[in-house]
Amino acid sequence: MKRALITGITGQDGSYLAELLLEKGYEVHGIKRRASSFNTQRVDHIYEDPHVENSRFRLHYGDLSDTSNLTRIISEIQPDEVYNLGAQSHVAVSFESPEYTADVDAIGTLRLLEAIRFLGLEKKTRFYQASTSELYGLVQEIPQKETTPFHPRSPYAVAKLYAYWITVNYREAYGMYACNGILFNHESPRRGETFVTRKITRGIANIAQGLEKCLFLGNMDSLRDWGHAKDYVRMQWMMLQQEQPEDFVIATGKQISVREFVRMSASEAGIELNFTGEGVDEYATVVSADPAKAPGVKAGDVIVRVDPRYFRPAEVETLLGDPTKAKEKLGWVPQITVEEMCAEMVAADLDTAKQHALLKAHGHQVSVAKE
Ligand code: NDP
Ligand code: GDR
Repeated sequence: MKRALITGITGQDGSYLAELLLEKGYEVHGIKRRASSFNTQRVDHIYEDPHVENSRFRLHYGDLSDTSNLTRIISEIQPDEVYNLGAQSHVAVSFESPEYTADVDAIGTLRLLEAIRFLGLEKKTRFYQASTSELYGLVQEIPQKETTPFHPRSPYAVAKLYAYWITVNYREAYGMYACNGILFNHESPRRGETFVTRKITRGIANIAQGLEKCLFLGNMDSLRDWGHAKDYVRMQWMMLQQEQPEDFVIATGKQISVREFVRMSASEAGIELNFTGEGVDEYATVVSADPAKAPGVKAGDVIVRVDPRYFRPAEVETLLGDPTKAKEKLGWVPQITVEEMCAEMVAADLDTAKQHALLKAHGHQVSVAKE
Protein backbone atom coordinates (compact mmCIF):
# COMPACT_ATOMS: atom_id res chain seq x y z
CA MET A 1 0.00 0.00 0.00
CA LYS A 2 1.39 3.41 -0.97
CA ARG A 3 1.66 6.03 1.76
CA ALA A 4 1.11 9.74 1.06
CA LEU A 5 1.61 12.80 3.24
CA ILE A 6 -0.44 15.91 2.40
CA THR A 7 0.33 19.31 3.90
CA GLY A 8 -2.72 21.59 3.71
CA ILE A 9 -5.10 18.60 3.94
CA THR A 10 -7.76 20.77 5.62
CA GLY A 11 -7.84 23.14 2.62
CA GLN A 12 -9.78 22.95 -0.65
CA ASP A 13 -7.24 20.93 -2.68
CA GLY A 14 -6.08 18.84 0.28
CA SER A 15 -9.59 17.53 0.85
CA TYR A 16 -10.17 16.56 -2.81
CA LEU A 17 -6.70 15.02 -3.10
CA ALA A 18 -7.20 12.97 0.08
CA GLU A 19 -10.46 11.61 -1.35
CA LEU A 20 -8.75 10.69 -4.62
CA LEU A 21 -5.81 8.93 -2.92
CA LEU A 22 -8.11 6.98 -0.59
CA GLU A 23 -10.07 5.83 -3.66
CA LYS A 24 -6.78 4.67 -5.18
CA GLY A 25 -6.01 2.58 -2.10
CA TYR A 26 -3.40 4.81 -0.48
CA GLU A 27 -2.79 5.26 3.23
CA VAL A 28 -3.27 9.02 3.59
CA HIS A 29 -1.59 11.15 6.25
CA GLY A 30 -2.26 14.84 6.61
CA ILE A 31 -0.85 17.71 8.60
CA LYS A 32 -3.36 19.95 10.35
CA ARG A 33 -2.65 23.09 12.33
CA ARG A 34 -3.74 23.41 15.90
CA ALA A 35 -6.63 25.89 16.05
CA SER A 36 -8.89 27.05 18.86
CA SER A 37 -11.79 25.22 17.25
CA PHE A 38 -12.08 22.30 14.84
CA ASN A 39 -10.84 23.17 11.35
CA THR A 40 -11.47 19.84 9.65
CA GLN A 41 -14.90 20.52 8.03
CA ARG A 42 -13.61 19.74 4.52
CA VAL A 43 -12.33 16.28 5.51
CA ASP A 44 -14.91 15.30 8.14
CA HIS A 45 -16.66 13.00 5.65
CA ILE A 46 -13.51 10.90 5.18
CA TYR A 47 -12.28 11.13 8.77
CA GLU A 48 -11.70 7.78 10.44
CA ASP A 49 -11.61 7.31 14.18
CA PRO A 50 -7.92 6.73 15.05
CA HIS A 51 -9.05 3.93 17.39
CA VAL A 52 -10.26 1.96 14.38
CA GLU A 53 -7.70 -0.68 13.39
CA ASN A 54 -6.09 -0.39 9.94
CA SER A 55 -7.47 3.10 9.42
CA ARG A 56 -6.12 4.54 6.16
CA PHE A 57 -6.65 8.20 7.08
CA ARG A 58 -4.54 9.88 9.77
CA LEU A 59 -4.14 13.51 10.81
CA HIS A 60 -1.03 14.82 12.58
CA TYR A 61 -0.67 18.16 14.31
CA GLY A 62 1.98 20.24 12.61
CA ASP A 63 3.00 23.45 10.92
CA LEU A 64 5.16 24.36 7.95
CA SER A 65 7.02 26.82 10.17
CA ASP A 66 8.25 24.02 12.49
CA THR A 67 11.28 22.08 11.18
CA SER A 68 11.52 19.50 13.96
CA ASN A 69 7.81 18.74 13.75
CA LEU A 70 7.97 18.18 9.96
CA THR A 71 11.10 16.03 10.25
CA ARG A 72 9.53 13.87 12.97
CA ILE A 73 6.30 13.35 11.01
CA ILE A 74 8.16 12.39 7.80
CA SER A 75 10.46 10.10 9.77
CA GLU A 76 7.46 8.32 11.33
CA ILE A 77 5.46 7.98 8.13
CA GLN A 78 8.28 7.29 5.62
CA PRO A 79 5.95 8.49 2.82
CA ASP A 80 6.20 7.36 -0.80
CA GLU A 81 4.71 10.70 -1.90
CA VAL A 82 4.59 14.15 -0.28
CA TYR A 83 2.13 16.72 -1.61
CA ASN A 84 3.03 20.19 -0.34
CA LEU A 85 -0.32 22.00 -0.58
CA GLY A 86 -0.06 23.89 2.72
CA ALA A 87 0.38 27.65 2.38
CA GLN A 88 -0.80 31.09 3.38
CA SER A 89 -2.59 31.04 0.05
CA HIS A 90 -4.35 34.43 -0.09
CA VAL A 91 -2.62 36.95 -2.36
CA ALA A 92 -4.19 40.06 -0.75
CA VAL A 93 -3.40 38.80 2.77
CA SER A 94 0.25 38.31 1.76
CA PHE A 95 0.58 42.12 1.50
CA GLU A 96 -0.59 42.31 5.15
CA SER A 97 1.61 39.42 6.39
CA PRO A 98 4.55 39.25 3.98
CA GLU A 99 7.08 37.79 6.42
CA TYR A 100 4.76 35.03 7.65
CA THR A 101 3.85 34.21 4.04
CA ALA A 102 7.55 33.91 3.14
CA ASP A 103 8.25 31.70 6.14
CA VAL A 104 5.43 29.26 5.44
CA ASP A 105 5.24 29.30 1.61
CA ALA A 106 8.95 29.62 0.76
CA ILE A 107 10.97 28.31 3.72
CA GLY A 108 8.25 25.78 4.58
CA THR A 109 8.92 24.11 1.22
CA LEU A 110 12.67 24.07 1.93
CA ARG A 111 12.00 22.54 5.37
CA LEU A 112 10.09 19.65 3.80
CA LEU A 113 12.68 18.99 1.08
CA GLU A 114 15.52 19.18 3.58
CA ALA A 115 13.70 16.81 5.98
CA ILE A 116 13.33 14.25 3.16
CA ARG A 117 17.04 14.57 2.32
CA PHE A 118 18.23 14.59 5.94
CA LEU A 119 16.28 11.39 6.61
CA GLY A 120 17.88 9.68 3.59
CA LEU A 121 14.55 9.41 1.77
CA GLU A 122 15.56 11.38 -1.33
CA LYS A 123 15.47 8.28 -3.54
CA LYS A 124 12.22 6.93 -2.06
CA THR A 125 9.95 9.92 -1.48
CA ARG A 126 8.41 11.76 -4.43
CA PHE A 127 7.61 15.43 -3.88
CA TYR A 128 4.85 17.61 -5.39
CA GLN A 129 5.02 21.39 -4.98
CA ALA A 130 1.84 23.49 -5.33
CA SER A 131 3.20 26.18 -7.63
CA THR A 132 1.00 28.85 -9.12
CA SER A 133 0.11 30.98 -12.12
CA GLU A 134 0.77 33.96 -9.82
CA LEU A 135 4.45 33.37 -10.70
CA TYR A 136 3.68 34.91 -14.12
CA GLY A 137 2.23 38.05 -12.49
CA LEU A 138 2.98 40.82 -14.95
CA VAL A 139 2.60 38.52 -17.91
CA GLN A 140 5.37 38.33 -20.51
CA GLU A 141 3.51 36.10 -22.98
CA ILE A 142 -0.12 35.11 -23.70
CA PRO A 143 -1.04 32.34 -23.05
CA GLN A 144 1.41 31.31 -20.33
CA LYS A 145 3.21 27.96 -20.58
CA GLU A 146 6.07 26.15 -18.81
CA THR A 147 8.72 28.27 -20.58
CA THR A 148 7.09 31.69 -20.02
CA PRO A 149 9.31 33.95 -17.83
CA PHE A 150 8.10 34.76 -14.30
CA HIS A 151 7.39 38.23 -12.89
CA PRO A 152 5.73 37.81 -9.46
CA ARG A 153 3.56 40.70 -8.20
CA SER A 154 2.93 39.96 -4.50
CA PRO A 155 4.75 38.69 -1.41
CA TYR A 156 2.78 35.46 -1.93
CA ALA A 157 4.02 35.07 -5.50
CA VAL A 158 7.60 35.92 -4.57
CA ALA A 159 7.52 33.31 -1.78
CA LYS A 160 6.11 30.76 -4.25
CA LEU A 161 8.90 31.67 -6.69
CA TYR A 162 11.45 30.57 -4.09
CA ALA A 163 9.48 27.38 -3.50
CA TYR A 164 9.37 26.70 -7.24
CA TRP A 165 13.13 27.05 -7.67
CA ILE A 166 14.13 25.19 -4.50
CA THR A 167 12.03 22.26 -5.78
CA VAL A 168 13.85 22.38 -9.13
CA ASN A 169 17.16 22.71 -7.26
CA TYR A 170 16.61 19.59 -5.10
CA ARG A 171 15.71 17.66 -8.26
CA GLU A 172 18.90 18.78 -10.02
CA ALA A 173 21.25 18.68 -7.03
CA TYR A 174 20.16 15.46 -5.30
CA GLY A 175 18.31 13.58 -8.06
CA MET A 176 15.06 13.79 -6.10
CA TYR A 177 11.76 13.07 -7.81
CA ALA A 178 10.46 16.58 -7.17
CA CYS A 179 8.15 18.56 -9.42
CA ASN A 180 6.04 21.69 -9.70
CA GLY A 181 2.45 21.88 -10.82
CA ILE A 182 1.96 25.44 -12.05
CA LEU A 183 -1.74 25.58 -11.37
CA PHE A 184 -4.04 28.33 -12.56
CA ASN A 185 -7.01 29.34 -10.36
CA HIS A 186 -9.26 26.45 -9.42
CA GLU A 187 -12.42 26.61 -7.41
CA SER A 188 -15.27 24.50 -6.02
CA PRO A 189 -17.98 24.64 -3.37
CA ARG A 190 -15.12 23.99 -0.90
CA ARG A 191 -13.23 27.14 -1.97
CA GLY A 192 -12.31 29.47 0.93
CA GLU A 193 -14.99 32.14 1.43
CA THR A 194 -12.65 35.11 0.80
CA PHE A 195 -11.42 34.11 -2.68
CA VAL A 196 -13.37 36.00 -5.30
CA THR A 197 -15.46 33.20 -6.88
CA ARG A 198 -16.71 31.88 -3.54
CA LYS A 199 -17.20 35.39 -2.21
CA ILE A 200 -19.42 36.02 -5.24
CA THR A 201 -21.45 32.77 -5.15
CA ARG A 202 -21.95 33.02 -1.38
CA GLY A 203 -22.78 36.74 -1.56
CA ILE A 204 -25.27 36.31 -4.41
CA ALA A 205 -26.94 33.35 -2.64
CA ASN A 206 -27.28 35.35 0.59
CA ILE A 207 -28.69 38.34 -1.32
CA ALA A 208 -31.14 36.11 -3.22
CA GLN A 209 -32.42 34.80 0.11
CA GLY A 210 -32.66 38.26 1.70
CA LEU A 211 -29.79 37.68 4.17
CA GLU A 212 -27.58 40.46 2.73
CA LYS A 213 -28.19 43.60 0.68
CA CYS A 214 -25.03 44.20 -1.33
CA LEU A 215 -21.83 42.47 -2.43
CA PHE A 216 -18.69 44.64 -2.35
CA LEU A 217 -15.85 43.69 -4.69
CA GLY A 218 -12.48 45.04 -5.87
CA ASN A 219 -11.15 44.92 -9.44
CA MET A 220 -13.91 43.47 -11.62
CA ASP A 221 -11.84 43.82 -14.82
CA SER A 222 -9.43 41.14 -13.65
CA LEU A 223 -9.27 38.13 -16.01
CA ARG A 224 -8.69 34.60 -14.75
CA ASP A 225 -8.46 31.09 -16.18
CA TRP A 226 -10.76 29.26 -13.75
CA GLY A 227 -10.99 25.47 -13.51
CA HIS A 228 -12.47 22.98 -11.02
CA ALA A 229 -10.33 21.74 -8.10
CA LYS A 230 -11.44 18.13 -8.67
CA ASP A 231 -9.88 18.14 -12.16
CA TYR A 232 -6.71 19.76 -10.86
CA VAL A 233 -5.96 17.36 -7.98
CA ARG A 234 -6.17 14.45 -10.43
CA MET A 235 -3.30 16.08 -12.29
CA GLN A 236 -1.30 16.52 -9.05
CA TRP A 237 -1.37 12.76 -8.57
CA MET A 238 -0.60 12.04 -12.25
CA MET A 239 2.52 14.20 -12.07
CA LEU A 240 4.01 11.92 -9.39
CA GLN A 241 3.35 8.74 -11.42
CA GLN A 242 5.69 9.49 -14.37
CA GLU A 243 9.10 7.94 -14.98
CA GLN A 244 10.86 11.31 -14.82
CA PRO A 245 9.88 14.32 -12.71
CA GLU A 246 8.79 17.36 -14.74
CA ASP A 247 6.96 20.63 -14.21
CA PHE A 248 3.52 21.17 -15.78
CA VAL A 249 1.09 24.04 -16.36
CA ILE A 250 -2.46 23.08 -15.38
CA ALA A 251 -5.15 25.35 -16.80
CA THR A 252 -8.28 25.29 -18.97
CA GLY A 253 -7.01 27.63 -21.71
CA LYS A 254 -10.05 29.93 -21.33
CA GLN A 255 -10.43 33.12 -19.32
CA ILE A 256 -13.30 35.33 -18.14
CA SER A 257 -13.49 38.49 -16.03
CA VAL A 258 -14.58 38.77 -12.41
CA ARG A 259 -17.58 40.80 -13.72
CA GLU A 260 -18.58 37.92 -16.01
CA PHE A 261 -18.37 35.50 -13.08
CA VAL A 262 -20.70 37.80 -11.10
CA ARG A 263 -23.17 37.90 -14.01
CA MET A 264 -23.03 34.10 -14.40
CA SER A 265 -23.56 33.49 -10.66
CA ALA A 266 -26.47 35.92 -10.44
CA SER A 267 -28.08 34.29 -13.46
CA GLU A 268 -27.77 30.87 -11.77
CA ALA A 269 -29.64 32.36 -8.81
CA GLY A 270 -32.42 33.68 -11.08
CA ILE A 271 -31.18 37.30 -11.15
CA GLU A 272 -30.40 39.27 -14.34
CA LEU A 273 -27.95 42.12 -13.75
CA ASN A 274 -27.04 45.32 -15.55
CA PHE A 275 -23.58 46.85 -14.92
CA THR A 276 -23.19 50.65 -14.99
CA GLY A 277 -20.25 53.02 -14.40
CA GLU A 278 -16.51 52.45 -14.31
CA GLY A 279 -13.78 51.79 -11.75
CA VAL A 280 -14.78 52.62 -8.17
CA ASP A 281 -18.13 53.99 -9.44
CA GLU A 282 -19.23 50.75 -11.08
CA TYR A 283 -22.36 49.01 -9.73
CA ALA A 284 -24.84 46.35 -10.82
CA THR A 285 -28.62 46.75 -10.77
CA VAL A 286 -31.21 43.97 -10.83
CA VAL A 287 -33.06 43.95 -14.17
CA SER A 288 -35.32 41.05 -13.22
CA ALA A 289 -35.45 38.38 -10.52
CA ASP A 290 -37.19 35.02 -10.35
CA PRO A 291 -39.32 35.26 -7.15
CA ALA A 292 -39.10 31.49 -6.61
CA LYS A 293 -35.29 31.47 -6.65
CA ALA A 294 -34.50 34.99 -5.41
CA PRO A 295 -37.30 36.22 -3.14
CA GLY A 296 -34.88 38.64 -1.44
CA VAL A 297 -34.45 41.01 -4.42
CA LYS A 298 -36.55 43.04 -6.84
CA ALA A 299 -35.90 44.93 -10.10
CA GLY A 300 -34.00 48.17 -9.47
CA ASP A 301 -32.06 46.96 -6.41
CA VAL A 302 -28.33 47.70 -6.52
CA ILE A 303 -26.71 44.50 -5.29
CA VAL A 304 -23.04 44.79 -6.39
CA ARG A 305 -20.72 47.73 -5.73
CA VAL A 306 -16.97 48.38 -5.81
CA ASP A 307 -15.04 48.97 -2.59
CA PRO A 308 -11.44 50.11 -3.21
CA ARG A 309 -10.50 48.35 0.05
CA TYR A 310 -10.29 45.18 -2.07
CA PHE A 311 -7.86 46.67 -4.62
CA ARG A 312 -4.34 45.27 -4.31
CA PRO A 313 -1.08 47.30 -4.10
CA ALA A 314 0.00 45.48 -7.27
CA GLU A 315 -2.56 43.59 -9.35
CA VAL A 316 -2.27 40.60 -11.67
CA GLU A 317 -4.65 41.81 -14.40
CA THR A 318 -4.78 38.78 -16.68
CA LEU A 319 -3.90 35.09 -16.55
CA LEU A 320 -4.48 32.53 -19.28
CA GLY A 321 -2.78 29.14 -19.25
CA ASP A 322 -1.69 26.84 -22.05
CA PRO A 323 -2.09 23.23 -20.80
CA THR A 324 -0.81 21.62 -24.03
CA LYS A 325 2.10 19.82 -22.31
CA ALA A 326 -0.22 18.25 -19.70
CA LYS A 327 -2.59 17.13 -22.46
CA GLU A 328 0.10 15.70 -24.73
CA LYS A 329 2.35 14.05 -22.13
CA LEU A 330 -0.16 12.96 -19.51
CA GLY A 331 -3.43 12.86 -21.40
CA TRP A 332 -4.95 15.29 -18.89
CA VAL A 333 -8.03 17.17 -20.05
CA PRO A 334 -10.22 19.18 -17.66
CA GLN A 335 -13.74 17.75 -17.53
CA ILE A 336 -15.67 20.49 -15.73
CA THR A 337 -16.34 23.85 -17.44
CA VAL A 338 -16.40 27.19 -15.63
CA GLU A 339 -20.18 27.37 -16.26
CA GLU A 340 -20.74 23.94 -14.65
CA MET A 341 -18.48 24.84 -11.75
CA CYS A 342 -20.27 28.14 -11.17
CA ALA A 343 -23.66 26.35 -11.22
CA GLU A 344 -22.40 23.82 -8.64
CA MET A 345 -21.04 26.56 -6.37
CA VAL A 346 -24.20 28.69 -6.54
CA ALA A 347 -26.41 25.64 -5.89
CA ALA A 348 -24.38 24.72 -2.80
CA ASP A 349 -24.39 28.27 -1.46
CA LEU A 350 -28.12 28.65 -2.17
CA ASP A 351 -28.81 25.50 -0.14
CA THR A 352 -26.96 26.96 2.84
CA ALA A 353 -28.56 30.39 2.41
CA LYS A 354 -32.05 28.82 2.35
CA GLN A 355 -31.31 26.94 5.58
CA HIS A 356 -30.03 30.15 7.16
CA ALA A 357 -33.08 32.11 5.97
CA LEU A 358 -35.35 29.48 7.55
CA LEU A 359 -33.45 29.60 10.83
CA LYS A 360 -33.60 33.40 10.81
CA ALA A 361 -37.36 33.34 10.15
CA HIS A 362 -37.69 31.23 13.32
CA GLY A 363 -35.76 33.74 15.40
CA HIS A 364 -32.33 32.05 15.35
CA GLN A 365 -29.15 34.01 14.82
CA VAL A 366 -27.23 33.09 11.65
CA SER A 367 -23.66 33.96 10.76
CA VAL A 368 -23.00 35.88 7.55
CA ALA A 369 -19.29 36.34 8.35
CA LYS A 370 -17.41 38.58 5.89
CA GLU A 371 -13.94 40.08 5.67
P1 NDP B 1 -6.43 26.69 0.92
O1 NDP B 1 -6.20 28.07 1.41
O2 NDP B 1 -7.83 26.17 0.78
O3 NDP B 1 -5.67 25.66 1.88
C1 NDP B 1 -4.42 25.95 2.42
C2 NDP B 1 -4.04 24.86 3.39
O4 NDP B 1 -2.76 25.19 3.98
C3 NDP B 1 -5.02 24.73 4.58
O5 NDP B 1 -5.12 23.37 4.92
C4 NDP B 1 -4.31 25.49 5.68
O6 NDP B 1 -4.67 25.09 6.98
C5 NDP B 1 -2.86 25.09 5.38
N1 NDP B 1 -1.89 25.96 6.02
C6 NDP B 1 -1.87 27.31 6.06
N2 NDP B 1 -0.81 27.75 6.76
C7 NDP B 1 -0.15 26.65 7.19
C8 NDP B 1 1.00 26.44 8.00
N3 NDP B 1 1.67 27.46 8.53
N4 NDP B 1 1.40 25.17 8.23
C9 NDP B 1 0.69 24.12 7.72
N5 NDP B 1 -0.40 24.25 6.97
C10 NDP B 1 -0.81 25.50 6.71
O7 NDP B 1 -5.65 26.53 -0.47
P2 NDP B 1 -5.99 25.64 -1.76
O8 NDP B 1 -6.40 24.30 -1.31
O9 NDP B 1 -6.84 26.42 -2.67
O10 NDP B 1 -4.56 25.57 -2.46
C11 NDP B 1 -3.63 24.53 -2.15
C12 NDP B 1 -2.24 24.98 -2.54
O11 NDP B 1 -2.19 25.27 -3.92
C13 NDP B 1 -1.74 26.23 -1.83
O12 NDP B 1 -0.36 26.08 -1.62
C14 NDP B 1 -2.00 27.35 -2.83
O13 NDP B 1 -1.09 28.41 -2.63
C15 NDP B 1 -1.72 26.61 -4.13
N6 NDP B 1 -2.44 27.07 -5.29
C16 NDP B 1 -3.81 27.19 -5.26
C17 NDP B 1 -4.51 27.55 -6.38
C18 NDP B 1 -5.99 27.70 -6.38
O14 NDP B 1 -6.51 28.32 -7.30
N7 NDP B 1 -6.71 27.12 -5.43
C19 NDP B 1 -3.80 27.80 -7.65
C20 NDP B 1 -2.36 27.61 -7.57
C21 NDP B 1 -1.74 27.25 -6.43
P3 NDP B 1 -5.99 25.70 7.73
O15 NDP B 1 -7.15 24.92 7.18
O16 NDP B 1 -5.71 25.43 9.15
O17 NDP B 1 -6.06 27.16 7.37
P1 GDR C 1 -5.98 35.06 -6.84
O1 GDR C 1 -7.47 34.74 -6.41
O2 GDR C 1 -5.48 36.31 -6.26
O3 GDR C 1 -5.96 34.93 -8.33
O4 GDR C 1 -5.19 33.86 -6.15
P2 GDR C 1 -8.63 35.65 -5.82
O5 GDR C 1 -9.88 34.88 -5.99
O6 GDR C 1 -8.32 36.16 -4.44
O7 GDR C 1 -8.62 36.92 -6.81
C1 GDR C 1 -8.85 36.79 -8.20
C2 GDR C 1 -9.00 38.16 -8.82
O8 GDR C 1 -10.22 38.75 -8.37
C3 GDR C 1 -9.97 40.10 -8.01
N1 GDR C 1 -10.97 40.55 -7.03
C4 GDR C 1 -11.11 40.11 -5.78
N2 GDR C 1 -10.45 39.14 -5.10
C5 GDR C 1 -10.86 38.87 -3.81
N3 GDR C 1 -10.26 37.91 -3.13
N4 GDR C 1 -11.86 39.58 -3.21
C6 GDR C 1 -12.54 40.58 -3.86
O9 GDR C 1 -13.43 41.21 -3.30
C7 GDR C 1 -12.15 40.84 -5.21
N5 GDR C 1 -12.61 41.70 -6.15
C8 GDR C 1 -11.89 41.51 -7.25
C9 GDR C 1 -8.56 40.08 -7.45
O10 GDR C 1 -8.01 41.40 -7.39
C10 GDR C 1 -7.87 39.14 -8.44
O11 GDR C 1 -7.47 39.86 -9.57
C11 GDR C 1 -5.71 32.53 -6.15
C12 GDR C 1 -5.22 31.83 -4.87
O12 GDR C 1 -5.85 30.58 -4.78
C13 GDR C 1 -3.71 31.61 -4.93
O13 GDR C 1 -3.32 30.80 -3.83
C14 GDR C 1 -3.35 30.92 -6.24
O14 GDR C 1 -1.97 30.76 -6.31
C15 GDR C 1 -3.88 31.71 -7.42
O15 GDR C 1 -5.28 31.84 -7.30
C16 GDR C 1 -3.59 31.02 -8.74
